[in-house]
Amino acid sequence: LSTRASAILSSLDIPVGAELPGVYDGQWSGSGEVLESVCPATGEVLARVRSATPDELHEALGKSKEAYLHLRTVPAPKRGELLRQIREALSAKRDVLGALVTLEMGKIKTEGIGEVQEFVDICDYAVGLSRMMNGRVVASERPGHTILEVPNPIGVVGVLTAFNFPVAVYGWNFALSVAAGNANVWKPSPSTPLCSIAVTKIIAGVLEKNGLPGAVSTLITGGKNVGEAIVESRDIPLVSFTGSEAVGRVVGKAVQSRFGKSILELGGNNASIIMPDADMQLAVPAVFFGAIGTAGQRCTSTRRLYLHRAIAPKFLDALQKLYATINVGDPLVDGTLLGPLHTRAAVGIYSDAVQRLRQSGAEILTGGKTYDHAALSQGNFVQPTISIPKTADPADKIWSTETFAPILNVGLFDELEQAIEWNNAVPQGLSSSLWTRDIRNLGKWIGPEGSDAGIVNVNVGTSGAEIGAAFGGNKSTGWGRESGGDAWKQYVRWSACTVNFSDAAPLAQGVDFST
Ligand code: UN1
Repeated sequence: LSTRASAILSSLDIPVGAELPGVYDGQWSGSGEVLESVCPATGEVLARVRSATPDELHEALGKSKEAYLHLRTVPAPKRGELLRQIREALSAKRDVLGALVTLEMGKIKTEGIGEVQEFVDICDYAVGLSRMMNGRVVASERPGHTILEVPNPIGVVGVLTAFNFPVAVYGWNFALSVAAGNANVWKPSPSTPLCSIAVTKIIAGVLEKNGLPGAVSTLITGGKNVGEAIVESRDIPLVSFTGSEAVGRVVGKAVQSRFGKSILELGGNNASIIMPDADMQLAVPAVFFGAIGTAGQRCTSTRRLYLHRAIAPKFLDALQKLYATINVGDPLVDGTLLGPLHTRAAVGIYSDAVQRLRQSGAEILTGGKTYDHAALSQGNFVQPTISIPKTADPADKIWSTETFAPILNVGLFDELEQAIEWNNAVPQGLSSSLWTRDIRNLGKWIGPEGSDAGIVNVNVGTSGAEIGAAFGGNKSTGWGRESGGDAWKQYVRWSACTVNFSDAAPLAQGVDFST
């Protein structure tokens, strides 16, 4: 293993060279299929991880249920104190954990660290929440009666995460879920097992110190079989899934068919709309980050850019100038802005998408190829691409399909109404962004005739949401919210409790049932 990879793994107490156990439920195990962790920048195999056998899987699910039965009796503010300690432990390792994200996932260092920071932030949020997960007292129509709305822990929560945020997405779910009193079963993407092992080790250390069961944060690495077991388990009342629309459709149906609840964070096909009065100094770099950040592999990446015809040439010129400055290369090196795609397969998907654009008569303004000079040839590097498709018709597959790569399609409009119509015409509805200084445009954009996405920004790009906002989308992006806002309310079971303090037992609605 390269010295720098060894150094990162060692700082996170991950043994170098050995086959690693990929299951944790209080004990580490794993004697199933081997998962390979491959560095997307160099092609180096970082580690081999042993995923769960069916028996280990079964055992871990059982342990997580026991852990829930224990955690639900721990008062919420005490669970908050646990999260505070986890926050401290993560924060102490933030930079090296961020480096591991970079090494294994491929995003640049500042974004890797930022992702760990997101986990730290949501822990802070959940610490506060642990003293504020309030129910309500509702007026009863009957004398001497009171109605209470009571939140209680829901059970074991299954968290299925994607490769692109191998740390933060578990954090969003875990922090709220633990504050709510639940145990969690995490199935990470099979291609980012090391990040999940490193995070689990940190959490496990804190749980142990507090005398709590490790299975509060169960980890089960593996493939489809693990995902299916979680999705089908009646002991898992809530499944939070991040991934593709195709898999999300299957997960949503399967969980629903057993009357479980799900949170689905699926595709994003996010647009930025630039009005003629937009501040270009702000808008151009924001689109640049939105389209190229994380090499276009965020669910929130900007994939569609709608430019008002009056400013289109000027905007494109400035944007292309920025594209020309992009510093591509080793994502662990300071100053690199563009790292590799996560897998070889993703390079193929990028190339196919570019080819489709070309065949359909799109004008490729910049990019459109892989990087093949020697220094980058071992990694999955592709050129960030700006294209002007022949048609701006959103029904065209080019506009309605999400390609997880740095490809930005540009369309020109004359009226805001038209741009909003295009923004809303795709199946997905995760994030959207309008650039304007005119308050009338803003009103339209965030109102009933505006963007139908879950995230509707103004003078802020499509990606890079803070944890305080509820995160999630509409339409084929799925349903449910993670992180801030009212998201926590999904991680509890709600009871309406009517309590009679009086010496009579009247019926509601004045019903008389006396004999
Ligand atoms: C994702 O891509 O699944 O808003 C999550 C953002 C990040 C999270 C993206 N906070 O871009």
